[in-house]
Amino acid sequence: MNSTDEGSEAGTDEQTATRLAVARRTVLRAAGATTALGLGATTASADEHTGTDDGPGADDGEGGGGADDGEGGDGGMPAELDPLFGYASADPNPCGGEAGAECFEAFAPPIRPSHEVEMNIDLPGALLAIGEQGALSDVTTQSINESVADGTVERETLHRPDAAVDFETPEGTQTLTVEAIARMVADTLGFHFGPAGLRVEPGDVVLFSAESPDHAVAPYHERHGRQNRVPDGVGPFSSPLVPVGGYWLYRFETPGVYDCYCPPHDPFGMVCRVVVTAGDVPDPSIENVGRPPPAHNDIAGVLGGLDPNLPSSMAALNTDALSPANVVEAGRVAWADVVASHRSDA
Ligand SMILES: [Cu+2]
Repeated sequence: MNSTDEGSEAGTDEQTATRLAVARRTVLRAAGATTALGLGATTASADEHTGTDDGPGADDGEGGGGADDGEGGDGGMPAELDPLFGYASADPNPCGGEAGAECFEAFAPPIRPSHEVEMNIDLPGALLAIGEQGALSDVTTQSINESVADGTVERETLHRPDAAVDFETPEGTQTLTVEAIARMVADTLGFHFGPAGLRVEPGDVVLFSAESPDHAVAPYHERHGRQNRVPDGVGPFSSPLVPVGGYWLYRFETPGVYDCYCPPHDPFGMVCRVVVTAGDVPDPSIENVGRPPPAHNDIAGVLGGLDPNLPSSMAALNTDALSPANVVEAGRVAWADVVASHRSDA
């Protein structure tokens, strides 16, 4: 972050705006966001995905596992899920966006899911622009970070809370007060699974919805070079990178605690914990056979030093909110609750 050349902008406003717009796109890309999030825009056909003839997946509706009635009728869905790679589709997700639980009926048993986990980004463009343009002094940034560390914003602790901050966006110059920026930082949830904690029964299928770009799902597993954080005997499963508007299905069979991460966003704390149980509270099974989850959240690097105090992957998994007991009791634990649980220790 260099903010030293504030007074030396020799170019025209137009050049500056162009440069900033280009730079902002770069940051967005680095952060896994893009400006083109249109659902369906990236849809590829199921045929393309599964292979038309000899593909390992869904050939020709065999077994009747296709999306019955009206789902396009081309029987792209498999009769059963691959035990390691589940089933991914770039086709429009019946459970995308605000769809209710009836969306599961678009899938024929036995691959019908009974739970949904969304993969989301919550990083306001204004914060990305402010951070990247060095629009805040170090003193102000520091005061915002200290104020939001526990999740509450108190005006008195902010440096010049009413000061107006200008920053450029592709739509033109915008202005926010320091206090408004602080509240925006405090409300930012970053990259996350929703819910971040989920209880399922053995054999349940979970549908992971790609609500934003550049997400995937894998467990911390020895064969991914990580600590083992899955029940004994569970293989190194993973999704592909799931296109926006698409989805991935996976069946959780073996009881126990599964700690999963989004490979592109593990440095930003994007983890979830799935507890597979018929009723009891299983202990996590953690083996030190590879890299542990990151102990630092890199989000401040994307926001030019503004730090919402989001948990790292390791910190999130260690919150009370994601304890196996709480996940089993609650059934679903929202990422916001994980963040609050983490910040309450600040
Ligand atoms: Cu992600």
